[in-house]
Amino acid sequence: MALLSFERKYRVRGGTIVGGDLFDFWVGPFYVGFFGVTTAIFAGLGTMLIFAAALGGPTMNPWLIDIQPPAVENGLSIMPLKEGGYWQWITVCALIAFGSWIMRQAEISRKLGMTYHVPIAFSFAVFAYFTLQVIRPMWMGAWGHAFPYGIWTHLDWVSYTGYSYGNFHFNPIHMLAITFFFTNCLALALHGGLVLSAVNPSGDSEVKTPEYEDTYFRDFIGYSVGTLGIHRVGMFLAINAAFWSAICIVISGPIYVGSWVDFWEFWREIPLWKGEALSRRLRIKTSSPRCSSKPSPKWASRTLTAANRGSRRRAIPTGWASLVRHSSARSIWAGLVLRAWPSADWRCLSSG
Ligand code: UQ2
Repeated sequence: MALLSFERKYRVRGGTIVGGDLFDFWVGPFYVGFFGVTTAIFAGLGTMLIFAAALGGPTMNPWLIDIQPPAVENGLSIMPLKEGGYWQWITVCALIAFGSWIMRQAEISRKLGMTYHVPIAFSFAVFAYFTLQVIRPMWMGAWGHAFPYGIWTHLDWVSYTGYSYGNFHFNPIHMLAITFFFTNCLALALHGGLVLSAVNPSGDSEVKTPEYEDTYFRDFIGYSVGTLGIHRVGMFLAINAAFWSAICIVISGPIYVGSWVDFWEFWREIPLWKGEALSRRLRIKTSSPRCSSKPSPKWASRTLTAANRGSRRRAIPTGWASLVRHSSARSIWAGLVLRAWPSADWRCLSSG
């Protein structure tokens, strides 16, 4: 069916969630609907508030414009515009606009008799924003824990917040979220590459059918997830990336305070390798400069002495203050490596 006759057939009234027939029309290619109106109003109002706040600030340089939330001391109060109020109303507008956008997607799905996969997927992105700007700050008791609106300053916030918990890359849920982002990237690269290679062939070679796509992956790795399946995989990966991102930040502060590097200390306490029984059974040589007077092989002595030199290992603290104090690239690297690399002195720890 040609696009124009398709549109004539399906651009009909009905399926609206709010407003009945009132906004059930199109402007050019765009469906309007009640939620199109609310999206436009609140996106516009929010944008104007951003301009107003920026005009009242020290710079109009787009990279440096900075709209801060209220100071932490103000807790969860509603504030005057110039003391965080702009940030608060911009956040309200953003949330109403994002919510309207979800609902508009749902309305269009209904009008076309489709399922709600698009609004459901998009709502995970909105959930991540809501978690950062509302759930976590409220849980911690102050809007000041939310991120500011500014290209440079939101990066400052990410850096500060990340290092406030030692090093955010050691947050296991952050690891999980990143793994979903990377796997999502792999899946979309495979899917995009496969579809382009089959459907957009070069020269005068013919467009290939889905059987070619299946066969490609069966030949390649013995398995094809299927043309529908790859989109299920994609939706699963994308939703999980957004979801675990929200979880990894909302547990930092409200549930877990302290260093995500130190979190992994539990690993040393696992009974299986805490005592000496296992290393004895496996006949692992337990000699090291600190545990015994026997000389170690040359390669081992280098590793072990570096990791165990005196009490230096324990003397390197983590956290914001220590990172500032030891802020040469070399000392940060040394601190992280010596703290994070577990193998060198397990055997010493287990014997005393
Ligand atoms: C596939 C298939 C597609 C695809 C892709 C695959 C014909 C057009 C990419 C291959 C995907 C696999 C094997 C799963 C990848 C999973 C992860 C977690 C990366 O079989 O069907 O349809 O686009």
